[in-house]
Amino acid sequence: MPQVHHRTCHICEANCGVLVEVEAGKVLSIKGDPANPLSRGHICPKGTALQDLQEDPDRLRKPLKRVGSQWHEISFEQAFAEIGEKTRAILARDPASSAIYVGNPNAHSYGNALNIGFLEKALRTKNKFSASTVDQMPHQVANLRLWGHASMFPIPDADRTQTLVILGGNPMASNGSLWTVPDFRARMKDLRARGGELVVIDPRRTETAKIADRHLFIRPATDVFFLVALLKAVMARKPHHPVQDFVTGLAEVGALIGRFDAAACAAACAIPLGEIESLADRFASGPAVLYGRMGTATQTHGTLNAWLVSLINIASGQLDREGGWVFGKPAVDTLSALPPGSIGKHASRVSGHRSVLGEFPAAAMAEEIETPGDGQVKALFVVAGNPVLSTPNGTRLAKALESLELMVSIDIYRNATSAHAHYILPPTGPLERDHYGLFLLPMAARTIAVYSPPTLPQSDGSLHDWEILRGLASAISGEPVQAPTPREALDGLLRTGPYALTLEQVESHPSGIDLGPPPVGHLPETLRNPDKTIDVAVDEFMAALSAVEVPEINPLDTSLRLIGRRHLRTNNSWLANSRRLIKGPDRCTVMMHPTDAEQRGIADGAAVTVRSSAGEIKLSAEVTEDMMPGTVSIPHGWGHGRPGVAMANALGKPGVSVNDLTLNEIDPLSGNAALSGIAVEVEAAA
Ligand SMILES: Nc1nc2c(c(=O)[nH]1)N[C@H]1C(S)=C(S)[C@@H](COP(=O)(O)OP(=O)(O)OC[C@H]3O[C@@H](n4cnc5c(=O)[nH]c(N)nc54)[C@H](O)[C@@H]3O)O[C@H]1N2
Ligand SMILES: Nc1nc2c(c(=O)[nH]1)N[C@H]1C(S)=C(S)[C@@H](COP(=O)(O)OP(=O)(O)OC[C@H]3O[C@@H](n4cnc5c(=O)[nH]c(N)nc54)[C@H](O)[C@@H]3O)O[C@H]1N2
Ligand code: SF4
Ligand SMILES: [Mo]
Repeated sequence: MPQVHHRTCHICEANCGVLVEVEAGKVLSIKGDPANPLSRGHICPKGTALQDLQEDPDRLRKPLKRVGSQWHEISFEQAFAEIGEKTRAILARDPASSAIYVGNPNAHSYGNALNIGFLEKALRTKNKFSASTVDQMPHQVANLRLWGHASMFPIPDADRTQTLVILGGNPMASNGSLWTVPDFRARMKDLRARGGELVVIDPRRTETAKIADRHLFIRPATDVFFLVALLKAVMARKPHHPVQDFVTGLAEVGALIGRFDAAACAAACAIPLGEIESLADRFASGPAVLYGRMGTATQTHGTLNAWLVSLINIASGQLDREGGWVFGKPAVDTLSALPPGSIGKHASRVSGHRSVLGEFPAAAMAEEIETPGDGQVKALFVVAGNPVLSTPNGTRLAKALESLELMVSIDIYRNATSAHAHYILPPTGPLERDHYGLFLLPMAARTIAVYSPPTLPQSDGSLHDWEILRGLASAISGEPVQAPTPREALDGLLRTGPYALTLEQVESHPSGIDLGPPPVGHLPETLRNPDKTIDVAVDEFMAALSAVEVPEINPLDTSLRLIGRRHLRTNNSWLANSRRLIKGPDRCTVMMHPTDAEQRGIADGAAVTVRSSAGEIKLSAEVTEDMMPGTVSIPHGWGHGRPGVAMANALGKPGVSVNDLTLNEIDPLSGNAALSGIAVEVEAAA
């Protein structure tokens, strides 16, 4: 008899409830769970691909050891013993010579999140890198300075707003980010049914722009000028709700932005001033909220953008108000469980980058491996990451990895990064472990508590990520790790959380407990700033903004600016081996506007070379009016055809890596990579 198991899909941030039908250990079907109060039955193609991941013959089941170019299966015991011994020998020579890179799936696994610290501690390393600095670090720096905690993420109260403005995010493809908002399409339908408006500002007419009431093109990496102009317009109006007394410093910010000419800012970002004024009217007149994401973060002004987005919401009276800029009240008080975050504790060895939340920029990882001297990285541990495809200048990083004395990947695939490792340690498959959305439920459009037990039994001899992390930590340190299991820890966190739940109670509601919309009107007590006020005139941000000059736009400039994109059927680099998802047309194309294509003699579908100062790639052109003229878009996460990759389906459609074009430039305030808006040239391939 088939049995139906409830589960949360943890591939992306949406955390949809799914129903997995299983018979005799085999998955028969995966469907959306209509009873889940947050996702209400929504599922995307990636959710059903969980089955492919489970069954994929290329997914690693046993540890691999590389000798030259030969791979051998070994036991976990042997792997831990050898890695422990090698690491100790390397650290005995130079205690500062190890590094760790923590990839995105760690944010989707509470077991990893609660146990990665053991490995970091055993390595005693300051060289910490993660996917955060090719993603959301600017938001976290802004959070720390405004609210007192790097993980205190504001979200748009989309279910109750009348105007939602999305800047540099494409939830119709990504399903939301730093905002757990499954079934975005239905939520937007509801918004419009109540007479509300969705506005999208993006250099591409995206899938989200296509369901919006208004779409405005913005010139890549000029968001700071749009935001300054909008803030000026907002501050010139009387907000519908007054700004609360616990906010200070708005007048100083107003004085600082006084020097910017709104018309010049509008010209720089290519958004008509009239549109900016009309947005400001909507913000002054009723519930409205501005949300900025990925496209605004991956710029040299990423942190200023994140700060300005919050400032606009604050100055228009939308902070902590229904339909405005709000904070969730999750069942686990993650803010108490995590350190608030600090900046500048250490400096990186080669470029002197300051640490942000204890990390150095991922963009600086290659130089730390390449540059000789004390503290040169010799041993690298990659935990659920694929930095060769996901961090800037991947070709340079891949070359640097070859020089390591020891590289260990904890990963489910032998891919573009782990193929360089000496050891690959694979964890259990995605249906064989339990799940709780520790970091994502706090950002949910509607608060829920939901726990998924493992759907399928763990296969013999396999280990969970958290067990591998502990195994490595104790092999390196020589001491056993003594700590509660993730499940025990979760129970404790729920009990001490704001609703004093137990794991047993949560488990007895397999579709989740509905805890309602994000609460409003309690912000001062939630703030982590010691005086419970918000000083928006953050010195460091004020200084950085005062140094920003509005560029003159040369109308004769025909150079092209590169931006990224995501597709509903991919997830960064790692779902490319799913037979369900890889089907269909080539998605790794360079999109460009007909005018730009014509100027270069490029026809739709033609093979082209795209070149930056870092390198070049060859792929097909997709000529489309959806692109802003002067801008080209290439998705990331492709380029599987590198040596050593063992993913048969992905190799059938490998694509090329946009990160062979991106540069090691960063946002100095956060260390985040500046991936958006870099100059490229496109020409018909020879
Ligand atoms: N140019 C450009 N570059 C980008 C982006 C962009 O928009 N443009 N986006 C950036 C963003 S937002 C991110 S988050 C990063 C992602 O950067 P990374 O996290 O480095 O890359 P992923 O492709 O997510 O790789 C995840 C890896 O984890 C493995 N994996 C998957 N599930 C598990 C698991 O449960 N356990 C273990 N141990 N391994 C697992 C996969 O096989 C894969 O190797 O990429 C960034 N890079
Ligand atoms: N299907 C799918 N879903 C995913 C992922 C995936 O790979 N595939 N990845 C997951 C991860 S790790 C993350 S972080 C989230 C990200 O989720 P989102 O933040 O929604 O990311 P994107 O879809 O990349 O949308 C970024 C948008 O910014 C635009 N953009 C680029 N440059 C600029 C600019 O300079 N200014 C402005 N204003 N816009 C710009 C791009 O055109 C794009 O539409 O998605 C998550 N969900
Ligand atoms: S939207 Fe995200 S969480 Fe929901 S089914 Fe798709 S991949 Fe899974
Ligand atoms: Mo991400």
